[in-house]
Amino acid sequence: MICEQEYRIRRDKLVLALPSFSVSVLFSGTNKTRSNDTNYPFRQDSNFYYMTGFKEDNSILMIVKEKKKYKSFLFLHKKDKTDEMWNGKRLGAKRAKQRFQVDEIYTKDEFEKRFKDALDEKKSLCFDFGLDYSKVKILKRYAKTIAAHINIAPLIGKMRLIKSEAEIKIIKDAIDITKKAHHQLMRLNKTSKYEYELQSSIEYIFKKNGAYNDAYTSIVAAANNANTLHYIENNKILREGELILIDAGCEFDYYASDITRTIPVSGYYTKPQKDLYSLVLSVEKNIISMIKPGILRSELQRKSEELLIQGMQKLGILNGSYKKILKEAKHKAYYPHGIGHWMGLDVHDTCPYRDENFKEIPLEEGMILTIEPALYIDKDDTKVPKKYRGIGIRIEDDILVTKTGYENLSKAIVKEILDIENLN
Ligand SMILES: [Mn+2]
Repeated sequence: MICEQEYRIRRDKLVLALPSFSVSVLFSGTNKTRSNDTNYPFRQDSNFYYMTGFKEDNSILMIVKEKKKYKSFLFLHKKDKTDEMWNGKRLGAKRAKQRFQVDEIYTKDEFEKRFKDALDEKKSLCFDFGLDYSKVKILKRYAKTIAAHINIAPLIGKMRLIKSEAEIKIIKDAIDITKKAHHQLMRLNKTSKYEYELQSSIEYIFKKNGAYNDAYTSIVAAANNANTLHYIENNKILREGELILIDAGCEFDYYASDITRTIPVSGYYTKPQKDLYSLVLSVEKNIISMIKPGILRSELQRKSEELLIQGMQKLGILNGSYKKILKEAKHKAYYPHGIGHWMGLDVHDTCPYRDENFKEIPLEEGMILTIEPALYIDKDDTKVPKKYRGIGIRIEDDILVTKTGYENLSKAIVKEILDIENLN
């Protein structure tokens, strides 16, 4: 759990990055229609949540900064008996005042008036440039005279790069639940089941352990489906002898986990599967061992490509000189994506990879990133030895950068061939 004080400290810190005489506005998430009159389950906007800890929709955070001092305002949905009967209880301004360490709290119908007043003699307006236009329109209606518009999203993204102890604790809890789901799947007899059956058993374990949202739609991809990177149809039947790639992580208390394992349907890897799996696993372990403060993600990327090329040369998947393969980027056909990404409130955390001068941001203590090398060999790729066709393998762990190196937060989720086979 994140305490109220931590949210206040975050606002204090954000204000240091904001210009003097500015008004900043952060909107909550909006309910999204699924079809006709049904909505998707509501999920709070991550930046708004990071700054407030408030989970209701229809709310706004406003920060009014004078020269140095600032005042924070939270606007929220008013309490209304009929509305609450249909759509659920609201916290209301009175109780919110007891809970949040925000200076002033009002119902949302007061926003426009107070926003207009706050703009008086201000020089800058800060908001998320990714906002949908209907909200930008409200801001611009009142802020006509303010020429300086500043995108607040990268400022918050930069803060979100470094996780606090409380955040790390929640992410560890999320990974622990995700571990249970992956291990349970390794134990299960999977032959002749459908991908979506496995998906539901993963999500059952998530929910049973208090993680009632997935951090993303689970990818449960048997055999050649693993070669579709964002495969979420999950409707194919599993056959003996195939591999199944499972990229699934729960969201727990708003924080993501992101784990991929590639396991045999019938419990044992075949020889060609072992060849490819061992290669990806050795690369994954090698890259993780490089992680420490100061290192660049691009160095990890380069090394992962180098090791995968060398491995594919040995297996006869790539031919010709190393130099030529690299120059022509031939390996990208089998490993087309990045080595990993930031992870936190969002599974692909919206933190910057480069600073204001477009210089790459080196790893630093407190950052969390995924490491996920992979090999994808399409079933119709005639350039590759036949035995390897139709195999897709990805192995992904969640890594915390520590003062002296790293901590693999998901090391308890087994990935050695023998350990996976023994779980059967
Ligand atoms: Mn990932």
